[in-house]
Amino acid sequence: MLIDEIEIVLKGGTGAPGKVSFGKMEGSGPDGGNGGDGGDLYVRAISDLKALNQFSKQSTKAADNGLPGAQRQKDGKQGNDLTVNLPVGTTLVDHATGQELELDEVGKTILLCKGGIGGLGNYELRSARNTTPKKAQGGRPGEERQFLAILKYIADFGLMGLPNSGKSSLLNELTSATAEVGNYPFTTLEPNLGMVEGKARLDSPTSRPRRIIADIPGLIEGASHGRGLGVRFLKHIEKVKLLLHCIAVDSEDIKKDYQIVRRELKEFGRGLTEKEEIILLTKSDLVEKIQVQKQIRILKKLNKNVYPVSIYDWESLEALKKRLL
Ligand SMILES: Nc1nc2c(ncn2[C@@H]2O[C@H](COP(=O)(O)OP(=O)(O)OP(=O)(O)O)[C@@H](O)[C@H]2O)c(=O)[nH]1
Ligand SMILES: [Mg+2]
Repeated sequence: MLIDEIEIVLKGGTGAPGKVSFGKMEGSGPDGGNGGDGGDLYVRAISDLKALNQFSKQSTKAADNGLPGAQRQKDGKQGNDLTVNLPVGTTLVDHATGQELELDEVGKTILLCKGGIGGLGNYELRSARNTTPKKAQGGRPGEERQFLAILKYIADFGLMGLPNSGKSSLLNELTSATAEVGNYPFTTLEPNLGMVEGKARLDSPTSRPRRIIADIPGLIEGASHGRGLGVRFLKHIEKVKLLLHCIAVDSEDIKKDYQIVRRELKEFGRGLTEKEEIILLTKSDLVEKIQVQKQIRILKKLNKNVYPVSIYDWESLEALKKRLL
């Protein structure tokens, strides 16, 4: 299962206490070393979109604690830093401040929690007033922060629409994805991603245009009130540049099918209805050409660009690819 939203706690390591000790020889002074600092905690964006699953069993991650100071002025070792890998596209919302941090690029690394400072040992605490301190400082706790981690896929295009409208089939045809396809609603239970690749250009043969497409589970009337799989996967198309609204050509009331999905987008909010959208009139092989034209005419009245496509019609797929790239 893909975890795309989870509460997490991140901590820097605790600083260790300084040591209280005195040299073994008669009359020798304090020689307690300092405690080591706690390690810092970083987060880094990686391409594994399932990386939030690491929190399913344990929601807290902490860098290592420092080690205590020792005799003969030996300072304790610093705690190791910890880098927690999170999926690219994760937003961290800080509970205390509401601050939002975005891991929008693979490799992006942020220092989130400083480790605590280690305490001074009694050797460092010597002073003119007190040449033989019998106390050392304790270590400080590391920074602790609680976040809501929300994963939103980073994709250029988002396939969405009613269940069974052919979204995953299109993803598989346009990209090398292998999403499950089935002749029943709610085949897709988790979002899928695929990359559509264009031909290399003559002037730069090594660089091929690449775009990412996201395919999300189907929406039904009432999805925003939790019907079907609900609208919780819509966050994965919040960042796309273009919505690919799939409607099957054999729909009996194509305008209604369109409006059902639009209503759910509107209920969800977050700017989805303001995004640019094209309609993919899917499964165009299922009906006569004249019927396809009739459906297109109805949809065009909504002022939308309509592309008839079929996974069995190579030309229609190429035309769509061209539009996308
Ligand atoms: N004839 C024909 N059938 C298609 C075409 N595209 C998809 N199908 C069929 O339509 C059914 C649904 O396809 P999916 O790709 O699973 O549809 P989906 O929109 O991803 O469905 P959910 O994940 O359940 O929302 C499958 O039986 C596909 O084989 C097409 O272009 N022509
Ligand atoms: Mg699907």
